[in-house]
Amino acid sequence: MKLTRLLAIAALLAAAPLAHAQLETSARLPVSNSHPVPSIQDTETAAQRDARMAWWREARFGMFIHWGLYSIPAGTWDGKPIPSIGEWIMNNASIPVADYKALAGQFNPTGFSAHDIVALAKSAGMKYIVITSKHHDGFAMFDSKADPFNIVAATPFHRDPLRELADEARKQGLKLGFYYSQDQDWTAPGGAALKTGDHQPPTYHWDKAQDGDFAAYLHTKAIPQLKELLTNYGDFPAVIWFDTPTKDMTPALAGEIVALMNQHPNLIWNNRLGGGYNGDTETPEQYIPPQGYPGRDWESCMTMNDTWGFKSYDTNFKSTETLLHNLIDIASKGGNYLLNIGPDSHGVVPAPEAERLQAMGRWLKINGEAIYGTGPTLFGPEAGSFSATEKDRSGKPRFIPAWDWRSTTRADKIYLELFTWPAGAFHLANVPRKVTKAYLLADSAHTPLKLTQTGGALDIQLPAKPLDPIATVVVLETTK
Ligand code: FHN
Repeated sequence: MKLTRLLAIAALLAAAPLAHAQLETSARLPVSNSHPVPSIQDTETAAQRDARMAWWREARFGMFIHWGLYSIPAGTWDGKPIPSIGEWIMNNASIPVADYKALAGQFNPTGFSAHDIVALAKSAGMKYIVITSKHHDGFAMFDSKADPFNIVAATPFHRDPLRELADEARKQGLKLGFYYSQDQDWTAPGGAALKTGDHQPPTYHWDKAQDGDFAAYLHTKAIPQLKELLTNYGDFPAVIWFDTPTKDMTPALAGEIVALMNQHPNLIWNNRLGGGYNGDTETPEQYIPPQGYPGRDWESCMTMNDTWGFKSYDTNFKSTETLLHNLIDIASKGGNYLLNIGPDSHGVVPAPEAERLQAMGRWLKINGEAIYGTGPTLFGPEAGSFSATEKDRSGKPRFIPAWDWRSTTRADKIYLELFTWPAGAFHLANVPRKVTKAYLLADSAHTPLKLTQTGGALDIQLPAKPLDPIATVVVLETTK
């Protein structure tokens, strides 16, 4: 394996526990009656919550966009490849604040087209987009009066891509959300700075210009910018996606952000604000939880290669087959898939990413009924099993996924997504509903497949060949 690949994997593994550790922490925290500011999740009824989350639960598939100044160095600094994920280059190469800020003068992504990016998401079958409005480098990808280090004031581009995306998303019928790094900010005095793999301060600073008071940073930059994001884009953002909370984010400070968000009652926000707030969604990063999060909304976010922000030499792209199997696996466990693209410094989406998204969209166009708004599997063992001998990094039994098939459901239908095509018949030992008809979703004639149901056991006679080499969907019409 090439060194760069090994380093990239090491960096991802190092970054991943950050999210996992936070998930575990937030999962243990009581839902916050003790919070200085109760959040919407604390006060709404179950019916209100279902209504607020309805579009998101229906969506199942969204586009994550990591785009910022880091797309200029694209993984290389001072002629050297910098290990780890591209958007962390300032931190990993200990780039002085002034040198990093100077990149803004070169940022002129005239190849950016909000129309094309929204159309790409749409043709992929994605229903929402979440874009980095400010990543840990502190550079705002929007028109901010609160801080001049932003794409409108500090670059020759002078355009606000978030506004353009909001207009296009509205036109093309997608939702738009904003990722905002509320805690880490490597170019603002007082913003937190973590070393990759460290989960909590002591804050790692490599430049005196970073020294300062966290609460002051929050009051002068993060909270004013969040206000701008929440009020300047009409009905968007539909989602605020926080990241990497540290213990600097006390319940009182987080409460100030919650008070702002409470003024936007349709907003959905994730579990990474900090201060003990659970938010709406669990956010497993770069992995799919073995059994989902029963009782919680959740979204696996993943890269297509080994970086979120563009790196010119990271070509380790997952296959369309892997990406589709991931989407189906996630849907079968009741979650959403937030799949990342990293546009380059011209604003252009790398071709391997666009190609894979279009291929996924072709599958979804035919088979989307088995994904959007569906419920999780009624079975379970098809996803894999826990090893009796091997342990994962937290010492728990390791989950060994199986990749032969998955299942999703509706009140009157069971979908079987077959990855491995069985010879002759597909057998299910225990179907908890009566099956009245079976057909292949990709067969527009819905030709009935021969069925034998004896007690709970079901055999479905299949044609000799699958209709799709990646996943062919069998639809079972059911009564209770
Ligand atoms: O540090 C970030 C990373 O750069 C990326 O934005 C991911 C996406 O979920 N979140 C953090 C690591 O958990």
